[in-house]
Amino acid sequence: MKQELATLHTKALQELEDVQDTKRLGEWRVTYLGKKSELTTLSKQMGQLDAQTRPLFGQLLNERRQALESAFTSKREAIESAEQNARLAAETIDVTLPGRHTDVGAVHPISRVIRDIEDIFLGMGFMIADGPEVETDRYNFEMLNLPKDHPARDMQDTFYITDELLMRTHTSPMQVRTMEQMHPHAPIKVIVPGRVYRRDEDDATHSHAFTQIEGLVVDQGIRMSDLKGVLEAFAKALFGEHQRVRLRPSYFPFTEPSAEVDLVCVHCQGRGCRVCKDTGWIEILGAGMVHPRVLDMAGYDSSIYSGFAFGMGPERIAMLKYGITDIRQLYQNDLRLLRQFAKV
Ligand code: 2NL
Repeated sequence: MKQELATLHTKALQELEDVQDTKRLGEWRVTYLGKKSELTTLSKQMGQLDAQTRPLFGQLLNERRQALESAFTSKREAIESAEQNARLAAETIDVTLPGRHTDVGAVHPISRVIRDIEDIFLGMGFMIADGPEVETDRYNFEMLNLPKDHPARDMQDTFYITDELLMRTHTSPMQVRTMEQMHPHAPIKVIVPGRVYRRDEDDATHSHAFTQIEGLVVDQGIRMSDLKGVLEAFAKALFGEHQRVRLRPSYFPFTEPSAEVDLVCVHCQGRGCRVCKDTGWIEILGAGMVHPRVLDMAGYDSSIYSGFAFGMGPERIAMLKYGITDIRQLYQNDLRLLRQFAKV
């Protein structure tokens, strides 16, 4: 038995030499130290020995077991540190490699102008609303004092879907919807940006689909001077502190009185140039006092409330601001134009 034990010990240590990974190490442990190992079998057979040899053999058995266990432990530590080193080597990051390149997009000039204008009016306490591009005849025309026989409803001017449904020709219908939703609260201060549609021939200054920003203020005691003050603050914020506004009489069915609003020419600062046709002024907005019929239809009694409204075209402002001469350039998505608006 003593000889058996010695052979077993040598064999076990030799095999352990060849073990290189945790899985085989586990198998080795079951074979040489487990419940069904030869070592365990030998210790069970100890009862057959006589009383004199038994304690000596027992002691020997224990020594061998302890020797194998400590061999196992140091092998396990060696394997674990080798595996750890292999993992660390595999995870090494070369910080000198060039990074992955990502193309960064640019905000389209129309969106940029809309954002700038939104920021200015948010700063003056306005809210921003948006609404459907497919509208009803009622909201697009009727509620804006454009009755059934009005020429603006002509098939020539408007994209109809059915007799009652059409592509909105301005963002005003959303202003009306806002008044109905806000009723009876006051004041209302809202701007509505969005796409609008007209049956126009596309050319350097016209497009059948373009954007508009309209503004609306309704409260008791709103006057034309409030309109002028708000638009002047807006002009200064958008084009600089030197700006002034000039109102000229005009006509819109939904405002009375109505005005065309001019700004100091952004190209020549008022000295006179090709852009302003030597007048020193450029037209930027249409505006006016909300027509009493429009207020009444939306639920705001025109004997108590008054308001002003205005509308402008972000394309025109983008063209003036960035020196774009043909509106179609804003819709062609030519990267040579768009890249100029990327932040580098
Ligand atoms: C222009 C002119 C304008 C309005 C839009 C409006 C809206 C309501 C009531 C009264 Cl709900 N008016 N909008 C008023 C005057 C002018 O736009 O030249 N736009 C590009």
